[in-house]
Amino acid sequence: MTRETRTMADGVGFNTSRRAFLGSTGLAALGAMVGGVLPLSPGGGGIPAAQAQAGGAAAPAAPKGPQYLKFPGKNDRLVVLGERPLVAETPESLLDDDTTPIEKFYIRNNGQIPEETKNPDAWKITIDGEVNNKLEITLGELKSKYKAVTRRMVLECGGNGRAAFSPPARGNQWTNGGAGCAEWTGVPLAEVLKAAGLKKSAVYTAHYAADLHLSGDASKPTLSRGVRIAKAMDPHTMIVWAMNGQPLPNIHGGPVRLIVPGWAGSASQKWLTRITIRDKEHDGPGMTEFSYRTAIKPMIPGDKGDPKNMRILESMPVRSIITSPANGAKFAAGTRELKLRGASWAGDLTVRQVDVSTDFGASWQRANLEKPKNKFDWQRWTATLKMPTDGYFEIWARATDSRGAMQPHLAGFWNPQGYGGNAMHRIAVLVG
Ligand SMILES: Nc1nc2c(c(=O)[nH]1)N[C@H]1C(S)=C(S)[C@@H](COP(=O)(O)O)O[C@H]1N2
Ligand SMILES: [Mo]
Repeated sequence: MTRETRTMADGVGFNTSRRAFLGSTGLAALGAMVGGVLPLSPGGGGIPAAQAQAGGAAAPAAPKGPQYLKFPGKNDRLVVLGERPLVAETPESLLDDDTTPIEKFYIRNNGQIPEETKNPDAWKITIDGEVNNKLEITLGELKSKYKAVTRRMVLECGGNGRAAFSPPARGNQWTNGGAGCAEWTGVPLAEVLKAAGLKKSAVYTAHYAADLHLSGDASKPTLSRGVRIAKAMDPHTMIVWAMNGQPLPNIHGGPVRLIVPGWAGSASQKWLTRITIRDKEHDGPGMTEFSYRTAIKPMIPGDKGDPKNMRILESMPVRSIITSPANGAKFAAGTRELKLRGASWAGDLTVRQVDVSTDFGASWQRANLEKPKNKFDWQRWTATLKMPTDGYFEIWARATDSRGAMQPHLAGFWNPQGYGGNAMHRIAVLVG
């Protein structure tokens, strides 16, 4: 097995060394874990990262296999999708916990990672714009003046599922691992907005943060997205300072961030410093052109596209993943029963049903689906499969949301930056 030189991130200079985030690499490393690489039939979701085409300027050049993350406090099976900015996804089989541990939670940055603050409670957040009383509140005040709530909710990158688009869409080639489900503790944003007093003219939020633009230009926001006021006032939209009962780690936006559950993760501003209430839709970096937008009138795959034909992606589409067994798993000859576990979620909606197939979708079996703990939690599912013979099988999983929308076989409705891709998850297994 080939090993990269293990440059230990020193906690400060890790943006400077190009290979500092990389651990072991190569197909051999993947094989060692899941017992060899099994091919999947072409098309659809579940393309192993090793085979996914790298797109976008930041993607590593022609990786020969998954590039594993090397980062303090993080699991070394996370797969690096980009180093500058640092982006890493969680293989589906690592999302097998009911609550995603911090060490397994995906990482998505657009700019530089700020240095960890020494005095979290002194961190200031400003609420300004279309409000009656501009607020400047420290994290310490936020904790003492408001009633804290904890909710388990999915955070999912808007580009999750992008690797299944054909031709490849621009951006990080997420398979299904740009998602996790953590316990978030904080206060509903609505409580803080009520304290500031929304003017009648308030229609949209604009989120700002402390992370420096990749270029180092302090006058350029790295990413600044926002949401309609109705979503901002949903009690599940929160300003949070703890994740799984721990102070929010710096890499996940600590000391304080937004969580806008069910919507593209880019609205969940990390290192939150300011929310400006606007009287019109926000136009910050990440809001315009093709960013976090899907086509209104379906476009020809691979076309350049017209910004006027794009609409903002809000609620994420329905998705399910098989979290056990792992893709490529091998079972003893004569194994006639396989236990499956998975997770499913559906943006603003809930999941009504999950089905699994071992015969390429010719027949389907309904999985046992659990209820979410609270709104925006994911729903775990299990199924017991009868295996008719030894041999190679693909296992496919598809979820249906509460409005009846089901995951398609392929990532459809192509758009230049590849949003809304929710092809069924597929794994390959070998019996005998
Ligand atoms: N300040 C800031 N907030 C941010 C980002 C960023 O680059 N800067 N990335 C966003 C995107 S695109 C996603 S998917 C989530 C990822 O959160 P995580 O890294 O904690 O998983 O944070 C969002 N918040
Ligand atoms: Mo994202």
